[in-house]
Amino acid sequence: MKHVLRSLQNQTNSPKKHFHQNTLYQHQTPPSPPIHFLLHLPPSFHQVSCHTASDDLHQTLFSYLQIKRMAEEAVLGFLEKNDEIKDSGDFAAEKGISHEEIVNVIKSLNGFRYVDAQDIKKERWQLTAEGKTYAANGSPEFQLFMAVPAEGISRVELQKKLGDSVFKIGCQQAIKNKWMEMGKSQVSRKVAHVDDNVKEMLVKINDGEALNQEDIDALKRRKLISPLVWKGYSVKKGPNYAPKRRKPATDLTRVNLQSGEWKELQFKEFNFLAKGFPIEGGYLHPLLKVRRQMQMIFLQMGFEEMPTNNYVESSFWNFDALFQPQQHPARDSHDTFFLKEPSTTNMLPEDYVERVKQIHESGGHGSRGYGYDWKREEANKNLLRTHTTAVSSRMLYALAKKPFEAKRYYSIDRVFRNEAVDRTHLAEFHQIEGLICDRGLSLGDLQGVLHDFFSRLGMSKLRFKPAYNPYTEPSMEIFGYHEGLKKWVEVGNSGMFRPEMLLPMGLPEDVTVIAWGLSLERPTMILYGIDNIRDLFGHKVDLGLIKSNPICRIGI
Ligand code: FB9
Repeated sequence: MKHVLRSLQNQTNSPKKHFHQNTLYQHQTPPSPPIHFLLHLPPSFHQVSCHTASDDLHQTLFSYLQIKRMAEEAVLGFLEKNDEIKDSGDFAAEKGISHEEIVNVIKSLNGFRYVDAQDIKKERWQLTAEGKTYAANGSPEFQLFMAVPAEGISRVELQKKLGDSVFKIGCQQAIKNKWMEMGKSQVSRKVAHVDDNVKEMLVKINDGEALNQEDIDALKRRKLISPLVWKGYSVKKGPNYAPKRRKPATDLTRVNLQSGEWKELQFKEFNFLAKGFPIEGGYLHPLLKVRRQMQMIFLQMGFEEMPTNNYVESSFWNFDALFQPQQHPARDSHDTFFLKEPSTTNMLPEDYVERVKQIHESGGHGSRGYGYDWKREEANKNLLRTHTTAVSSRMLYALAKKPFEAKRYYSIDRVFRNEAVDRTHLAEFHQIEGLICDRGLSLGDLQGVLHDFFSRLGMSKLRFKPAYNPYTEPSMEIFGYHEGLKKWVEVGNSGMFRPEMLLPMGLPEDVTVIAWGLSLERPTMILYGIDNIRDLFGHKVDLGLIKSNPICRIGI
């Protein structure tokens, strides 16, 4: 509190410039925030402050605390001599303190068990907007009666005099009260004098006086009054009652132990439900949670992870080894990030390179190849890998150098594509790839393992659409039915690696390799309901999402 006062003082008697020192206000003098905003004071403070805000806030604050203390002393003082405050509303009126202030004090004293407060509710009536106008200007039927001279008046003239709504309602009521004779064009009085009981009743309501149920129902039917539940309290002494509030001690100190005053002190109860300071800790990015789940699925299916810790790859392993021709559009800088430094590799297995050159230029093993002039320097170009299939080619080549054994491999890591950035595409994403290398595998085996894999992702219904990849034949795009989204989603691509890729590696003729790929970002966006990939990855990532995202429930 002291520092608030000090800053208020400074604010009041020195140019406003240093109130909020943060950047927001550098360029302009900050508007002085309403005092009760500054001090989180209840609106009632406003009544005190509005017309004094400009003059010294100090006075304003003081008087506010004055009222608070007065209200508290009034309540505690009254209970010193009386058993109960029957009705906080009457009590407030008696003490000339706003009922709102009394209620705030009662709630706070009740919280510290100085008093025991019981709710009391009273249904009262208040005038509706229409009711207010009639209380002010008289009921429409009375206005109408008063507007009709003894000798009568034409409807038209009368309507003009009173206005449509008063005329319309006035007529209804006046006829009902048998006050008027409503001719076709003429209107005349049926009685000499009438009283505006409706107005009287409305004024009574406004003054808080009670009316009998019949009158209440009549006014309710005419929507001139609406119910208002008045909430107040009846208050008795509480277990910790004292005529004056004692500031509960919040600490057992050496001083009050030595002075023995601790015996008198009232200690603030421990609030074991109080939330401690939130422990800031590390948070797993949703992508890493889904990555972990995908990893679990692969390991459960008996796959082993391929080493993917090399974003920089040679065109040879990324493209040539996969039998992707050197003039393929993906191999130009529009789609691929080529490295300026080191721009080329010098560590390729020469004998194998020769065989790849062969198969591209003139085929072999029953393939006629592409029949173009294959260039070594093109294969030497370094790039940022465009797919983790580059790692698969390295692993299969390594496998071919050993006596053949069937293998199940997977990889999950970053790949880079020079693509237009949009809601679902960035220049880099995480590719998930699985492959099975074994003798005599068929497309059916591929579809089978895809069903196994995606059913563990919660997608048991799959559809396959023929597709094309330079390194797989046949190839299939995979579509899965997503129960949550109630629609078919493209969930990846797959195929059987071409013999033109496998045989030059030295793998046995009857060894076939089925493989498939998908991204990590798409499932993560779907599972976490993230619409724009930029919220998930990169400098615009939403930290709140990182801190508050739930665990990832797939694959178990
Ligand atoms: O991930 C993709 N979709 C997907 C996957 C899972 C999923 O899970 C649900 C929550 C449960 C939801 C969606 N896709 C592949 C499909 C599309 O998003 C596609 O538009 C974008 N694709 C990326 C490439 O974009 C150019 C996703 C990425 C992709 C595509 C193909 C491969 C890898 C990643 C591949 C391959 C491959 C083929 C044959 C042999 C070896 C690898």
